[in-house]
Amino acid sequence: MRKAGVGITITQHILNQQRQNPEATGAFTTLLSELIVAAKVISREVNKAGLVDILGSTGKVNIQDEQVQKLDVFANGVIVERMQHIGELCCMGSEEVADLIEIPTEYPKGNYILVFDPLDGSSNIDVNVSIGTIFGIYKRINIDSDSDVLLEEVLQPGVNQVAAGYFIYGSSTIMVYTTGNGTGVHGFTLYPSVGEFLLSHEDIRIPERGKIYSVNEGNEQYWDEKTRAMVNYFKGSDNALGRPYTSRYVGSLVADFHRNLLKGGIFMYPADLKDPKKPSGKLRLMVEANPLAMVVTEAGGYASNGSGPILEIEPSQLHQRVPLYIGSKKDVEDAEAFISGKK
Ligand code: P6P
Repeated sequence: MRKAGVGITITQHILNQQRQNPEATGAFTTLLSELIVAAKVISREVNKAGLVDILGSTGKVNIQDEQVQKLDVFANGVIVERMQHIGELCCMGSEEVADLIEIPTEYPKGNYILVFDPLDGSSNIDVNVSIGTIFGIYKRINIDSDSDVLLEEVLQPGVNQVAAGYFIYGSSTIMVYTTGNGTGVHGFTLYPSVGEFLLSHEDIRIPERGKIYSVNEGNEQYWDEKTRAMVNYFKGSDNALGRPYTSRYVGSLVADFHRNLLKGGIFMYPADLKDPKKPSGKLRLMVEANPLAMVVTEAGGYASNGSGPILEIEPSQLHQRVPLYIGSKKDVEDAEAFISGKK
């Protein structure tokens, strides 16, 4: 007998979580549901990028001094346009936009803050490598205030996130998210024929130690001695495994992170001295490190900047960068011991 249903939809899952939270007003459910619509639109465009002329760059550079690909611009626009009218946000922060994104006066404001990287890994768009959208959601500090949101209200430590997750546009489109507090990490696969994200990875737990290390070894000459020693630890046999870890590096954070979340392992983007403007490495605290740190921590893993938890860093700038060591708890603890000089 064929099952009549299609399994658990993301909408059903979010509503179930809402019902378990007595103070829930449905605002968060509305917010997440609209973000999912934006991701479906982005997924459709990403999946046909090879067919229509939206490949290649716009010839512009973004706040990060990076070539802006057309799909980056499109993805950012889709999220801003979809999210600004729902009446649940007081502002947004995007990796693609220098300043805070205000909610237009014609729309009601709410008490949530959305920070996101609309299309991470964009340099891989035209070579068909998986890319992704990363998001974090905070509650406004001065709730129900009519005053404009101050940057200080947005610059909260990652531990304050009420939810975080990502969409990975690959062989299939998968959404992974958590609302923390022991609610677990859950993955949903988009079924294009149904147009819905269906529960496919319930209660994801990352192995406490993996067999994979992910780092761009082309940056080796820019690393300090502690960083070199740390990477050689994973490449050698004098480590917890007693043999070299396998190297896997896609060059798309969401793809590298998602693989390690499911299989175990460590992703590293160390501080490198290649670019004096970026002494803290390349990845961004607010829109990349913090959301993935919330996911991995809830799944039993750990995320460090080399000296302590990513989630406890007090941000000073919207686009500040951090060294990132993230994945299986014991592997990240080993990496942190090297970088902090304990090993
Ligand atoms: P590199 C993609 O541009 C990105 O921001 C992340 O998705 C990825 O992990 C990293 O940069 C790759 O950087 O310097 O190794 O090419």
